[in-house]
Amino acid sequence: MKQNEYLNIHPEVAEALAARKPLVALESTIIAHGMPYPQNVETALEVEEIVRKNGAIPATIAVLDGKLCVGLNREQLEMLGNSGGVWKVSLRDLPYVVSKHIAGATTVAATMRIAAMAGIRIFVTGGIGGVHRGAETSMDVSADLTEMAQTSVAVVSAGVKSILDIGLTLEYLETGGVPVVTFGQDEFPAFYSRNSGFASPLRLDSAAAIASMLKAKWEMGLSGSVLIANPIPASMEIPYAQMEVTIKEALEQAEKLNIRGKNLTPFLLKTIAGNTEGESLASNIALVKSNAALGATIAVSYHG
Ligand code: PSU
Ligand code: MN
Repeated sequence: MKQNEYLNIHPEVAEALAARKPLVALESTIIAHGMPYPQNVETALEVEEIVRKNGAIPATIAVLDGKLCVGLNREQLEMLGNSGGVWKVSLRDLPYVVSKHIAGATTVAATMRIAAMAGIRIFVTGGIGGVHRGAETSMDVSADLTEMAQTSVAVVSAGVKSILDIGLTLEYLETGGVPVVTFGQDEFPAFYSRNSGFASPLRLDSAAAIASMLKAKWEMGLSGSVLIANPIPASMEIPYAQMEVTIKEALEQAEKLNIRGKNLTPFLLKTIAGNTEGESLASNIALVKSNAALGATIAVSYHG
């Protein structure tokens, strides 16, 4: 198929796919646009290590030299994390950056689609995009949500950041037929905080139970994602009320500077990290690592 000509699958990933070993896809926007250098590259490498320790093979995804790359080497990770001009690539951007050979870091939406092309079913990230606050006038709804409604790759995240409208995001996922399951608690988590004020639509308490739900969904022929929300480890959480103040400030700054569209999420993340003197960055790193361990365990169970 022509599609394969655009895929560049790392030999280790190809071998794992052929042997039906558990694999975990990882995104690269979080590296290029979600965290500062050098913590971004260090975290990317550590996350891959955690996936391995938990029995799965990591496949970080990005667009390089006109190819959809599945599995990156250290040099490629370093380049994504430490050079300006790397595109933030969501679904709509894929044909442009591929045909122009632009280096691109993939969002949840683009990473899911490429993972599906390669045959990977489990994907780990920090936070997904969603329905932005004020979306009733801006119509800013991340392509991550429409992608989750159609592409059969499960997404492990720490819930939804309250830079977004958490309630509307949950509504949108319901409309799209996307099950939202929180690991080990009744409340849906809000990324930095274990609590969000919203009940989780579903709860499961083990990786095996989550893997069996994924099997049931896809074996029935129900296409689309499952959002698995993994609350941040308690020792690293920032209380919701405290984070809310910082997030409101960041939203006001974005409004004042007229930041919109694809620049909004990276701007908010950067402003929040700056305004919390790195506390939010440490939490962000901790939750991604925790998600990597859970995602790998789910992948092992799914393949077992
Ligand atoms: N939320 C985070 N960290 C991130 C992102 C979101 O806490 O790095 C990134 C992800 O790559 C996500 C993307 O897919 O931002 C969503 O961007 P947008 O809202 O423009 O769709
Ligand atoms: Mn948007």
